[in-house]
Amino acid sequence: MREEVRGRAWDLIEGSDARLFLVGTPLLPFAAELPTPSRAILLTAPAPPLPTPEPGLALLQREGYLLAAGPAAALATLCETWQGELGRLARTLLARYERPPAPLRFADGESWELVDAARVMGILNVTPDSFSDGGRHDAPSTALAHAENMLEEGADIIDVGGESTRPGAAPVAPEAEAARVVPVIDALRKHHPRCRISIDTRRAEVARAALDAGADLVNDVSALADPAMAALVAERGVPLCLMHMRGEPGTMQNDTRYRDLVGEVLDFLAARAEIAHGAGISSDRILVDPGIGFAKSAVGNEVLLRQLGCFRSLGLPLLVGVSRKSFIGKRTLVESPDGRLGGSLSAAVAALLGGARILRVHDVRASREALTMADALRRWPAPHEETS
Ligand code: HH2
Repeated sequence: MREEVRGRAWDLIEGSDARLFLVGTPLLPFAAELPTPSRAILLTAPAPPLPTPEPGLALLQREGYLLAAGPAAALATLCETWQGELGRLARTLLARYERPPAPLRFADGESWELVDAARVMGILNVTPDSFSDGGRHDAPSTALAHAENMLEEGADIIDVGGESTRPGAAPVAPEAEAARVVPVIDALRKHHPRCRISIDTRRAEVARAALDAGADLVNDVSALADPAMAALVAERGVPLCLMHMRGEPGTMQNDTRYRDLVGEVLDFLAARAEIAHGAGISSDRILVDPGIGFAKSAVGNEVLLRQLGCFRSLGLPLLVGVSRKSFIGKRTLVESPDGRLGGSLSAAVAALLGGARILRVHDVRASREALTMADALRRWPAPHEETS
């Protein structure tokens, strides 16, 4: 359940005598007043009796709310003192934030641990009209060459799409979409039997043809709008990415107003993950994606990235695509998508630090380097690593 407090979405637990909110990252305006917090819990009155604060735990009374913030371990100790349902729920939610998501499992049994190193998904649009690379790789031979280049540059998976979903894009007939992607997937599978391939489609018919040609993952930007998609994915045992969007690409930018953006996106993804589970798709085969640029304003995209930590409560790995998107152009005043590399890298690193584990990118080499560096800086060094 979600509730908005001071314009922000928080995870909400209804307790018997109090309500509890938990956030993944400290949010302004509270953050400035807190001692290096990693988590925050917000309780509505009447709160349970509060013990003497743990070291490093800050307790603040604000506008009828009580905020406890501090390192996860100190919050866990605080939750231990709460009796009954409230304590149980608080501990469950806190544990979900702390636990890394399960590895992502492919149909052939390979698993991707998504804890230490972020994975890079290279974009291969086989379309005449994609917003950044439309028309550049629409012949199978040039598409294959571009995919090979991205693999050399460090892509972990190639995402092949045959329909542009940019704002205002016209829909493509499923047969035409399949005719664009299948020869490319076929060639890629033949030349690179071990490379991971994802099919970016909203249609089960296209996904089926792509899986038959050798695709390993379904990236569905409509998150199961096609009623046949969930059964297909379950039957093939492949991972599925569920992305948030509203309406159709052609008209989605007419509908960018939300009462509680983060909460609504979170509820949508939780509901679609439930449908996927109901169809027999296990949690280790589901990725979630807040859908940057899909029915969101430029500021809405920034809000989602700033609050990405909230999505950890889903307990599923996060995929995020910011590469060259128009909100970056708006902020950096760079008109041409090709010129948005600096902004794209910065947004990708911010997404990684917010919890994203797979980044969908056009510029593989630069993204690989930026994410490797960010991954190294967010970890404590392993005991064998030099520190002097
Ligand atoms: N963005 C685009 C397409 N597919 N899939 C996921 N999971 N997440 C995204 O953010 C995402 C996506 C749009 O970008 P692009 O493919 O570069 O452009 P176009 O839709 O014009 O082909």
